[in-house]
Amino acid sequence: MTTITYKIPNISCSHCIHTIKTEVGELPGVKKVEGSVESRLVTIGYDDPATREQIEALLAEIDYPVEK
Ligand SMILES: [Cu+2]
Repeated sequence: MTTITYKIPNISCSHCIHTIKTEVGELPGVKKVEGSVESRLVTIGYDDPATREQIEALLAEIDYPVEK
């Protein structure tokens, strides 16, 4: 499993974390989504067929773009 941590500045409350967990968790291959409101960090664990590009594109689409 590949694990990646993103800083997502748009996170402002636990509902944001819930939305991200639900949406990203539906991508085939995503195994784990954990996040913190305080740090605005989200850690995602995934395997094939999910890709980093796909995860980042989805986050941007749901209005939680990752900080690069
Ligand atoms: Cu929120």
